[in-house]
Amino acid sequence: MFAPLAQFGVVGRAIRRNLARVTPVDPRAFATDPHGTVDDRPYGGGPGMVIRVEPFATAIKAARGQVPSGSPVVFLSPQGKAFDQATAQRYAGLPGLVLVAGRYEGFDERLIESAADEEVSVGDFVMSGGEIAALAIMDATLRLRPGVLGDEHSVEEESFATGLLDYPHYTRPEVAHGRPVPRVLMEGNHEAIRRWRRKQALGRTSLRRPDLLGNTELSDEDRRLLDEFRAEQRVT
Ligand code: 9D3
Repeated sequence: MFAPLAQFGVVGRAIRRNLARVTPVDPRAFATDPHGTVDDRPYGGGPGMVIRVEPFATAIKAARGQVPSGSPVVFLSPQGKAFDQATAQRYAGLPGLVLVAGRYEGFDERLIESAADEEVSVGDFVMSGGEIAALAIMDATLRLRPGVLGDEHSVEEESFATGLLDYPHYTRPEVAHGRPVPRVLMEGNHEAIRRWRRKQALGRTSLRRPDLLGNTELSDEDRRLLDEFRAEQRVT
């Protein structure tokens, strides 16, 4: 599941150019039985299987041997704290990271207690394992590492905009599916374009993700633009 990471996009290029290294470790290789068993039935009964302590504890020890000291062990779990952009920035500043993905009903709690520095979730939905969550975290984190993003994106511009949804984007042709590009974007008035984009970002955030506006410091101009957006919303 991790091989495609090296194949595509800016993170793939970074891995291929040795700016980043991703080393999958298979816990089954650390099982002590010939079948490579890493799970067992839950004490107390109930459905499904539980990840056993020992194979994963050994696998994590092996993984820690492949990253610099000071690299935390992060368990992917629906019970974890929500992974967000601030977490990605913090991870990007670390020397390395050991991400631990589970399957089945979850980890034996004693494995988490003895081996996990943190537990993170990537959202309130049910996946069948932690691998895709680990991929999401690797992508979000590695693109913030020095030299990974090209000039086509700027992390600085991104950090300026954090806390708000993006404004709408348009490219050629001037009319698509009967819909024209908003006129302000065609007129070359850069101050008017900046104001329009900021207004759209604020307006869309208030419509789609009002929770984000609570955590964002709005300037006087922002409040004016948001009022304008809401006024325009009521007539169109
Ligand atoms: C159907 C089983 N669920 C019973 C309420 C518990 C459950 C166990 C294991 C739900 C999901 C999983 C597997 N998920 C992950 O390992 C996981 C995950 C996720 O499912 N959603 C969001 N973030 C993450 S991080 C790891």
